[in-house]
Order: sequence, then C-alpha cells, then structure tokens
Amino acid sequence: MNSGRLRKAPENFIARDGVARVFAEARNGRRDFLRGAFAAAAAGAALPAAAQAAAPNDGDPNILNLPEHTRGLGQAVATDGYGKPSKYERNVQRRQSPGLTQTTQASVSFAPLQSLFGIVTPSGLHFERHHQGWWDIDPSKHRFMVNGMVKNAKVFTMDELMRLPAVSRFHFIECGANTGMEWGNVAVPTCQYTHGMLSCSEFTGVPLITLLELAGADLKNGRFVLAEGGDGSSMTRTIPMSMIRSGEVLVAYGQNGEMLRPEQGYPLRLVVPGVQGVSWVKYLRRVEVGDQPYGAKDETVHYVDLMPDGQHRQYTSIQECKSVVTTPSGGQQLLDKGFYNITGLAWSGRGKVKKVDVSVDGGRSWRTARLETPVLSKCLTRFNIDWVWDGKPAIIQSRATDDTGYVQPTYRQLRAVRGTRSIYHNNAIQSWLVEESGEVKNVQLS
Ligand SMILES: Nc1nc2c(c(=O)[nH]1)N[C@H]1C(S)=C(S)[C@@H](COP(=O)(O)O)O[C@H]1N2
Ligand SMILES: [Mo]
Repeated sequence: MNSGRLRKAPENFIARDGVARVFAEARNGRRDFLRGAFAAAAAGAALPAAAQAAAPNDGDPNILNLPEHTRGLGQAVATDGYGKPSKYERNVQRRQSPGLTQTTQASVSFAPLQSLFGIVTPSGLHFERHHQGWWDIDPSKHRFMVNGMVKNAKVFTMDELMRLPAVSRFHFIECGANTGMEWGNVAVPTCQYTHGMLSCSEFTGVPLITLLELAGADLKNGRFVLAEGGDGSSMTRTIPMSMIRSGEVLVAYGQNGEMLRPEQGYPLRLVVPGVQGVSWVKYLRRVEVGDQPYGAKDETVHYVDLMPDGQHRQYTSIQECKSVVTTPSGGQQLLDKGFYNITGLAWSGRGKVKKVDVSVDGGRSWRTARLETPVLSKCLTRFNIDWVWDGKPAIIQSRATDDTGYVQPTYRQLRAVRGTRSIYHNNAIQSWLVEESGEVKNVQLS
C-alpha cells in the first residue's frame, strides 16, 4: 500500500524492517493490527474512537450491522456554505498560553504545529499576534498611501490595488519572540507553545516596488521605507529599500487562495519574506520613503537583543535557519515500540533549506532526513525520517542547514554568542525526550 514511497526511498532507508513488521501485522488482520498498535492505550484507557468504530463490524457477514454511513443518505451539498473540519478534529486549535499576557488583545495564540501536515498552515489555525486587538476592516473604506521621498504621493483603494499585476508566493512568518520562553529554561510542554508562533501561507499581492515606482519614489536616496498599520498599536517598522528592490516584499491581500483573514490583517498586510513577524505590518495603510531608519518604538524598545556585554543589538530582523521535530514532540505519547515516522519543519530567513539532520540519541549521531518537495526560499520545508523505537529512552533533535551553509546552533553555541538574557531570535536545536513509558517531554541539553 505504501510501496510507491518505499521504492522511492533513498539508500539510507534503514528502517525497512520496521515498516515490514508493521505491515505484516496489518496483513494478519485489521483487528490484530489494531490490537497490537493500541495495546498500551487499551490497557490503560478506552480505545481511541477510530479503533472502536472500525473494530465491531470488521469481517461481520451480517449486512445490517454495516455502519450507518454505508447504508443511509449523507448530508446535502453546501449544507455549510463555508466548510469546516471534521468534528473529530475539534482538538486541533490555536491556543493561548494562560498567564503569558495580561490582556487577550495584546497577546498571542500559537499554531498547533504537532497536528499539521505539509507546509501550509490552514488559515483558521494561523498563529495570531496582536499588540492592540484585531479588526475586521471594511475594504471599501480602506486606503493605502505612499508618501515621503516620492514625486507624486498616492492613495490607493483596494479596487485599484487589485487591478495591478499580482504575484503569489509561499512564505513562512515567524514572530521574533518564537521559542523566546526557552531562553531561560524549559518553560512549556509542547511544540505548539515552543515553536507555534510560526505559520506558512501562499500570499497574493502586489510587489511594493511596483507601488513605489507608480508614486515616482526616489529609489536612490530613499534607502528605507516606513510601513504603518491602521490599528491602535501604532505599529510602524523600517524596511530597507534593498529588500523591496528585490521584488520580494509584497503588499498582500490574499492568503491561501482567499482574502486575508481579519486576524492576519484584512484587507492588506505587508509580507517581508525571511524577516521576523513584527515587520509584516497588518491593516497596512501607509508606507513612507525616507533616507534613514526610523527608530520606531518597536525597533528601539522592543525587538532588540540584550547581548552579554550589556548592549542592545538592533535591526536583527532576519530569522536565521531553524527547525523543529513536530512528531514525536512534547505532550505526545508513543503507544508501543516499533516503527515511527519522525516529521518536522525547517526554515531559513536567508533562503532555502539545504539539509536536515535528525538525531535520536541527543546529538551523538545524526542521519539525514528526506526533504519533501517543494523546497522553497524563505518558506517552511517538511522533513521526514524513519525510526524504529526500541522502547528505551531517546532524545530526538533536528538540525537544519540552509543554502548559505549556516548550520542551526546548539544551545551551548547560541548562548556563547548571545548570552542568556535575550527574548527574541532563539533558533537553537530543540530536544524532545522520549521516556520508557512512551511519554514525550521538552528537555534542554546544555
Ligand atoms: N498593525 C499591526 N501589525 C502587526 C502587529 C500588530 O499588532 N498590529 N503584530 C506584529 C507581530 S509582532 C507579528 S509576530 C505579526 C503576527 O502576524 P499574525 O497575527 O498574522 O500571525 O504581525 C505583526 N504585524
Ligand atoms: Mo511578533
């Protein structure tokens, strides 16, 4: 059943035995397979819903005992004009960390990375970071202004913007504070909370350079652009013209095939590939061309890194190469020893992911994971690697390398440069401890 994948597997596919054993169990009959796979769960607690539903009718010759969904009429089309996930997936939610912030408006919700496949974050599960709450702004009233060092300051309506040549690109967005709590210690139990200020979408919009050219911007002396949001947070950030000139920076209205979600800045947001989330200004209403960095509050007081010598590092906007194993990860429970697919995400703000190595012995030995396509620049990359768990304690880690040759650091390496007092820009290797009981926990190796 999975033979296509097996045939394509590279030479270092060491887990063939594990796969074969699992599939042999499956051939012995579905009940036996389920009984084996869920033995641990059955011993302690109730069988998972899927196992319960599948088991009773399996092999039963009495047609009347077939499940309802094979005999009756299903739901009508468009029962729900905008579809929702299965009710059995209700647990897959973005979540806030109680006590992390004092209000729910100036706060954050984390994406459930452990439950997602591939590289695209479903829009309803995109992490949120609002400094002053979110808005659902009437697009017919929204305006976007270009001013500063330009010949003709311009104000665009949404209709005008959407007539212009558009591009669609896949990019990750990561808050600079993602994994921030781990600087101090092992603060939180799951990868949703350690790494969930991370999402990836296909964004559609107009390259900012097009709009600057339409306004006759001074692209020679105007070396910086200030981007300003329309919410109450006075969110303004400086974007270097060099990034904009490359055509990468977008004034975006589309996300995963539809308009942006209100939480993500509807109807307009800046997309600044590779740069920390705070520069992706939402509810974007204005850009101003200038000849020096603006030193806005979110560039001088916040989003700076306190270095070991007591000085603050500023304008360190690019999210360095990083990765995390999303399964098995903290809070999950392995049911039995045997075959597991280790999977995770890797990304770099400087380009493409070139390689991901995975260790199951706390970094003593490494194997190279398979990168799933597409592998895109400044985008999440999915990796997978086979593992046969022998039932003994294991420490699972991933280490990404990007196409500049930069290798994701250990905590020891990161702290040697950055000290211990940072909040932002933690891209260290994450460790998950698998205990003999199968319980997976967040641990930090020094
Ligand atoms: N206007 C505005 N833009 C904003 C913010 C905000 O509060 N207001 N938060 C910023 C921060 S800190 C981050 S990490 C990202 C989060 O984007 P998201 O909510 O779409 O995940 O938006 C950025 N842009
Ligand atoms: Mo952020």
